[in-house]
Amino acid sequence: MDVSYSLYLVTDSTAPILGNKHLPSVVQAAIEGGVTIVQYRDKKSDTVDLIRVGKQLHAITKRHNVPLLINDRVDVAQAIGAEGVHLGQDDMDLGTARKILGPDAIIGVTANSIKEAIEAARGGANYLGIGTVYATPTKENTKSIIGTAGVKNILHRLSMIDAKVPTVAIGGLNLSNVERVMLESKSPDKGVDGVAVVSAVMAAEDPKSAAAALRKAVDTTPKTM
Ligand code: TZP
Ligand code: MG
Repeated sequence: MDVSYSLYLVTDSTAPILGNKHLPSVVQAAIEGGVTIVQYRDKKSDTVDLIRVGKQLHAITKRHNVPLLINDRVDVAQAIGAEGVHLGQDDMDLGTARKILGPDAIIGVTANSIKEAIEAARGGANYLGIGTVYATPTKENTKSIIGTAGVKNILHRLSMIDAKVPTVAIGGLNLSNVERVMLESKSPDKGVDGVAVVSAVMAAEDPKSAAAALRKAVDTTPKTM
C-alpha cells in the first residue's frame, strides 16, 4: 500500500469532539474529503470494543485504500490486521512492535524532542508524529508544547543525520493555521510531509468538507524550497 501522510486523521470517540455523530460515518466522510491515513485512537474502550470498532473502521479504510493504524495497541492492530500502529514514548518500544508486526507494518512514533526523533528514526520508525505544536484541549497534559520552532529544530537535526523518515506535525492544527505551520517549520530545505488533526475534522459539522479544505491547504503549500 502506497502511503501518503498529507492529511492524517486521528480519531476521537469522546463527546466533546465526536458529539452524537457515528464514528465510522465520520471516518468515511473524512476519507471522501481527502484524508490519506487514519489512526484509530480510543483511550477509553476495552479490548473487545477496540477490536469491534477497529474492524468496522478497517472495512471502510480498506475500501478506500487508506491505511489504518491503531493508537497504542499492537495487540489490537495484530488482531484486526490493521496496517500498523502509532506508539507514544510510554507505549511498547519500536523494536518489539516491529518484531510482532513484521517488516511491512507502518509503525509511527511520537517525538517531541530531537533525542526522541533521532532515536525513532534510527530505530526504523516509518514516520514521526512531531508535536505537540500548539496546546489543545483534545489532549491534556501534553508533555511539551514545542511550537513551529520546535518542529523546525527537529527537522533540521533529522536532515543532519540524513534521516529520510516522513514526518507529520500534530497539535492544535486547523484550517486557519496549517499553511503557516507548514511554512514556519520548514528547515530550511524540507518541511513536514503532512499534518495530523483530531478536532479540525472529527468535531466539524461537515467532516467531508473540513477534510477537503485542509487537504487543499496542505497540497497547495510547498513542502520543499
Ligand atoms: N498528540 C499530540 S497533540 C494531540 C495528540 C493525539 C491531539 C491533537 O488534537 P487536535 O484536536 O488536532 O489539536
Ligand atoms: Mg500512546
